[in-house]
Amino acid sequence: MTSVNEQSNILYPMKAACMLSGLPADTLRAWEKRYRAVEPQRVNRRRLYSQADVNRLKLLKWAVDHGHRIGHVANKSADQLLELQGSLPHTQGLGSRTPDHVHRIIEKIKEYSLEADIELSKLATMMAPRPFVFEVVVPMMQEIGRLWEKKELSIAHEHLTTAAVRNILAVLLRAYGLNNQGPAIIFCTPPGEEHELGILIAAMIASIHGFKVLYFGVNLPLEDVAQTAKATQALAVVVAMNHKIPDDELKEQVRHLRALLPYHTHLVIGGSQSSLIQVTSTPAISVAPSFEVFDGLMHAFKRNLGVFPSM
Ligand code: B12
Repeated sequence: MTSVNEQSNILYPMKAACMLSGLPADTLRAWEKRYRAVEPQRVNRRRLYSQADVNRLKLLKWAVDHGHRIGHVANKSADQLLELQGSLPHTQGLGSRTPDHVHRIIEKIKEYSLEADIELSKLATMMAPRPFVFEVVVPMMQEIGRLWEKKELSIAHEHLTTAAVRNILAVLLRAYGLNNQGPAIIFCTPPGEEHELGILIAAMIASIHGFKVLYFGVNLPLEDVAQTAKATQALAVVVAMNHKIPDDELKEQVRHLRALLPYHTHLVIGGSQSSLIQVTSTPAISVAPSFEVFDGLMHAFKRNLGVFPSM
């Protein structure tokens, strides 16, 4: 795993920088030597790339892939490189593109190749947990969902991906969460909700923030959720709701769970159905339709609690 905790301090070895930027090592060396496109740090003659270096390499690769000569773009600022993307109205900018390393994994999945699993594990070991979640797992699952809907992937493909992501996130949750000092947060889906990856990713995000994650998977009876919250004095219970059920059934499930939970335990509803829930301030219910909103919520919990160590 990456040895440095803070995202801003992450340093990637050359192999990781190549994988994340999609550039072969020879190209990377040539761009550095001839054009000083990036200037990585060197420790014991090994190149180490910062997150900013990697971001810059991605922008340069995009520019070259879209017809710009490297000699013309190598010394442009990040803003100027981004402007180049805006000047090509019929192409998609980097921000909206699925990253290349995600495409590589998806190609392996399409071939039913075990290498998908291996590639995912490699990225997990080379990257810090936050970029791994937000730059690999989330865009990959969204792309898989899109392809599945377009019938370009089969149920077997989906199962293969779900198993690979579940395995890797379960390992990371254990590896990173062991020393977390924050209060406990419970993660599960209510009875009847089988979609697991959203709640698993949310659990990983909470773990990155330093909370003690108690992960119970899918289909947990509401009475058990409440009992566990009491027993562990959980700060919050996070449940995911993604497939459509009748509105009144959804609201009744949330109302029932809220009534069962201790007054001081926050209830967070995540997933696509969460936007249908009316938010009340007392006792607390929060909704998090996306991981970005959930991440913000974790920040807010931490602000209210004071500082504790996080990844
Ligand atoms: C994989 C999958 C399954 C697998 C799940 C396997 C597993 N172990 O998780 C299986 C085959 C079991 C399944 C079953 C069903 N599925 Co399904 N499934 C999908 C699929 C392809 C991917 C879902 C996924 O994992 N996405 C990855 C996550 C990370 O992304 P996401 O779901 O888009 O979630 C986003 C947000 O909602 C949010 N989020 C999600 N969960 C959480 C949780 C928290 C805490 C937070 C903060 C945020 C958050 O973050 C994501 C980022 O935007 C989607 C299609 C798609 N395009 O997504 C359909 C989809 C979710 N399924 C759907 C349906 C209808 C079903 C079934 C009813 C199908 C059926 N007829 O049997 C059943 C219902 C099962 C049940 N009772 O829960 C619909 C839901 C539409 C709706 N609102 O009803 C979708 C959208 C497909 C579609 N367009 O029809 N499914």
